[in-house]
Amino acid sequence: MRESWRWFGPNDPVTINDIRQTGATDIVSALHAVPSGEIWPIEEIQEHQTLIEHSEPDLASLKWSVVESIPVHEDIKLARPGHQAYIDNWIASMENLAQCGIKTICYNFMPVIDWTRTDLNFRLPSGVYSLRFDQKKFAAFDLYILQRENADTDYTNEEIEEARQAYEAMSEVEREGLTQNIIAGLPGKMTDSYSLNNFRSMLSNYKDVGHETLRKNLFAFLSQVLPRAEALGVKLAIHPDDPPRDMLGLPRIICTPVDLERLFKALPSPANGITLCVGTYGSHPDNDLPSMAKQFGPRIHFSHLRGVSRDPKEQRSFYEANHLDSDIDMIQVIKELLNEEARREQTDSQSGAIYIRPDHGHQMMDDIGKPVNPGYSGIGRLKGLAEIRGVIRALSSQKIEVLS
Ligand code: DNO
Repeated sequence: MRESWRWFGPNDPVTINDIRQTGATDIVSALHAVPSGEIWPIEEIQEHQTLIEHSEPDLASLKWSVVESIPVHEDIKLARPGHQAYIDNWIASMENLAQCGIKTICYNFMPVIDWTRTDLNFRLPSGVYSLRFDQKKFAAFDLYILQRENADTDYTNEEIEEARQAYEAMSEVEREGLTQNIIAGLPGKMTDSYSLNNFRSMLSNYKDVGHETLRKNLFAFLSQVLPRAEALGVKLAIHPDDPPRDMLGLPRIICTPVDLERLFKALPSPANGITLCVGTYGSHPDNDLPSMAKQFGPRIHFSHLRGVSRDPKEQRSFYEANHLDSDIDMIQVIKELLNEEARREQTDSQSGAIYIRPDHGHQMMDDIGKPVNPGYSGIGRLKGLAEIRGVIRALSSQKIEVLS
């Protein structure tokens, strides 16, 4: 497994030199300044690559190995007239990356919103700060702030009442904070920031787009991208919808093993792969992560190894727990990934190593009070990486037993 670390570019408060000290060898990054739908120019890729790979020639080298993510333009998701140009641009960006030797590409197909949380500073008993998704607050946003048309049909009477109480308990500042978290998006988001009105109109574009249409549009996009990816030796790694269920009336189609089975049945190309985001899939109570890691092993090119702890009474609410102490059996997930790598070594040398990274670290110690991209603190992620690394080393030293 290759230990990687996400870097948001020169404005990231966690610098390349900080990352080098963590012992990670590979960088996950993107050209965040290029607007969605435009081609990533080769010169800009090379410039970014130089910042990562050649900033300190005397120190250990880092390699930009994974892209997270090339945004998929909304017009592609909606298959609007003229969207072919955006598909062509996406392919051109992929070709430029491949030419620079960057061949693992994460992307997602979430309409309008990318990953979503309601609280960015949720204090845990140890005193660290975590990210949280609170279903009641989210419903309060939907029903009472956004006032989405027909939103009440998505909730039971009891849920509506709880959302009303949650809304009333919030101050104006809290309501504004909640709104910003949802419509302005979180770091690395692949969608634009919106005003509330603009957001309503983006949502209304999907009024007549259900799961089957969105799936058809994803498959149509991939049927053009995959042959080119295969020819270039690029591996695509679709990121799941976070949280993995429909939201705000939007269809979401990469949430469960059944969704993935449909994806691979329709498009079996070996270039068609996934990002096993353990925390995202794990926030759906029916997803069994070790079994997913095993079932989709050959398709896993990249993995985010974080965990969540769901509320016992409201399984749609969760906070981001310690990497090893969550609702998910992380040791078993890592075992399955190691088994998959062993399989590749024996029978499938083309597939190569799996890139893994710590994800959404807590804010702790010197992280607290420093500017931070929510979820992307330095010390919190270092702790996650160190824990995961320990598990990988311990299991790898017993490889024979792991495999048997
Ligand atoms: C959050 C991330 C997402 C992810 C994109 C992938 O931390 O997992 O922003 O990068 O959804 O396209």
